Amino acid sequence: MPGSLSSMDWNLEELKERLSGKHFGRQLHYYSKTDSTNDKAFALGIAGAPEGTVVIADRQSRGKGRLQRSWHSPPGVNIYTSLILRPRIASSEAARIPIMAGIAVAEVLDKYYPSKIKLKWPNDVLLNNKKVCGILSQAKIAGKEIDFIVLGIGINVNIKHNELPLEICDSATSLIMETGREISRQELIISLYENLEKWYKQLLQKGFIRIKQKWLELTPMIGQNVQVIFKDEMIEGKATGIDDGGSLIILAEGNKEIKISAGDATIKR
Ligand code: BT5
Repeated sequence: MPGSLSSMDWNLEELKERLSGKHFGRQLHYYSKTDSTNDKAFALGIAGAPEGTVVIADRQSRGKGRLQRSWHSPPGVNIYTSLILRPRIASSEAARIPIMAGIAVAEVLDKYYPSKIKLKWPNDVLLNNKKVCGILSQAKIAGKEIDFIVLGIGINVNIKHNELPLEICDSATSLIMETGREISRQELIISLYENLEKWYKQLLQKGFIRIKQKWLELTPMIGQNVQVIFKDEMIEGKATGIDDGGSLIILAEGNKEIKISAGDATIKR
């Protein structure tokens, strides 16, 4: 019943109408509760769903991060969404997609909180140095080609500090926690998909150069000493950039240049 929805709820009819005719959102799958929007989108991808298919959930029971980590996904407050992409790029370039997505998210959130949004490699979006959004990109690869990519995005919108689990209450934030005002998830997700479409076109038509430039403008990591941990391995050095495959370039001891394709990075103060 659209009439009974508060301005902070999802209004599916309106959402469908406003995304119709757009490339992203041409097919919309909404769940009031699901395990993980990425898992749902992956199954849809395997079943042949077209590029631009969007999955949205109000709540996830098994929201996923990288490396089997979980994403806190309570109902009524945040955005949990996944998008199916079928880019004609080499599988070695798949990591460009989450980098592109980070920029698209950052640009949209910047309108709500100007100049405070930063990007941390590989794909965290930070607000006042705390994590406001996580991005999980999962690719189905067929040889050197990409069959499809599921781009999952979780944004903390109206969740309050006392609703965060203890483990993340110091490292996570939300838009309401920083701005003090409730924000419509509906308006935010529409802007998000419009902006993602813009940057995705940029990537496919003009390549990675502009995206790399923009990413470098938005990250505080370059020139800093960083530590990257991946599984049991730890690498330290000065971050100098990212390469065309989205790997972080580090100048380690003895001026040895190392490219890192996956891991968790922290800036050493
Ligand atoms: C990520 O992983 O940051 C990717 C998160 C992607 C979530 C979206 S939601 C829609 C779609 N469907 C899914 O199932 N997933 C995607 P990673 O870099 O591994 O970070 C995970 C870590 O972030 C956790 O181990 C926690 O420390 C922290 N964390 C968990 N929930 C959080 C939250 N809501 N806000 C901020 N930090 C959180």
